[in-house]
Amino acid sequence: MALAGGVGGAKLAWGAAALIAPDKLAIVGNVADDFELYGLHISPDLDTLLYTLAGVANPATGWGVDGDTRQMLDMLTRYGEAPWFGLGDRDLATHLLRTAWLADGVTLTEVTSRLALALGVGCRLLPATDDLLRTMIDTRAMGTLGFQEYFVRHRWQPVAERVWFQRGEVCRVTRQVREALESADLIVIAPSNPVLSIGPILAVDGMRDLLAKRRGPCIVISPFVAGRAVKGPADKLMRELSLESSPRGVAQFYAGLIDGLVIDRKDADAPQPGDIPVLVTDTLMLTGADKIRLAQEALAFGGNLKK
Ligand code: FO1
Repeated sequence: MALAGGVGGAKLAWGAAALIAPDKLAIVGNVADDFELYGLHISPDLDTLLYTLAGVANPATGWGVDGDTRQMLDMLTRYGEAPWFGLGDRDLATHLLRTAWLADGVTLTEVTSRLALALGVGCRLLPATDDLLRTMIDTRAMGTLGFQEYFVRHRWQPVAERVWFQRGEVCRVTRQVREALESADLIVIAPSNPVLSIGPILAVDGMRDLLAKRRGPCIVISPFVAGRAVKGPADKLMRELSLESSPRGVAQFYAGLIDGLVIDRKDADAPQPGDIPVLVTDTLMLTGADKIRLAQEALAFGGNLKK
């Protein structure tokens, strides 16, 4: 099974799905990027996984639907709005249905499963929690920002001082996530932003305990190439929070939860963890073949490790 968030996580999930029988693969997605806009419940990380696994993601951005149009956004602009979040017309259908089903009392897990089934995604795509969880960023210049305000509206430029999670009264792992974690032979943490994509998954009550009690090994694929994020603010944010964007820094972030680390060749000379096995390979996923090869290498590496 895999824990994944963002475009890098979705690419790795796609590679894994090409190799593993659907009934043997579960992907746990980050829900702390979710937010409400014009009354719609938007789940960007789950949708990036959904569209990527279904083969309909926009290849240029990694998020949104391929070939989507902007008529709804143009109409909003005519009404005098200044839309900063790029909701495409086809993408809108996903948010309309999700919002309606949630309002009917359907859980986010069930909503995601219905959408995945309709788009032909065979593996389990599981929100980390059905409870409220939202990433908040305290910034020096702009005060506290919700995740999408920070990430999209302000293009992750404000300097972050702290990342924290707004939670519901309860914020627990779902039964489906629990069962997937308890039965996993191997857990792969995708090359996702540790702080913003995987951090919120780990913040769900029960998640760290389940990972600590894992029956098989858990490995992480570093999201860094030459100490830099392939996309997004992972290295910038790590520095701002006094964390290292090196193999050692990644291993420290996941201390006690991982049995092995996959890093890019360009980080082979950077500070290393020292206490867990490291696989050095090419982690950049530009083509479908890259995604499948990296997933294959991660599965082989993890499969040979002891918990
Ligand atoms: N990311 C952007 O940088 N700009 C956007 O306008 C934008 C719109 C968007 C719409 C739907 C969706 O599912 C994702 C969207 N994203 C957009 C990506 C998303 O906000 C982030 O990539 C993730 O939340 C971080 O992993």
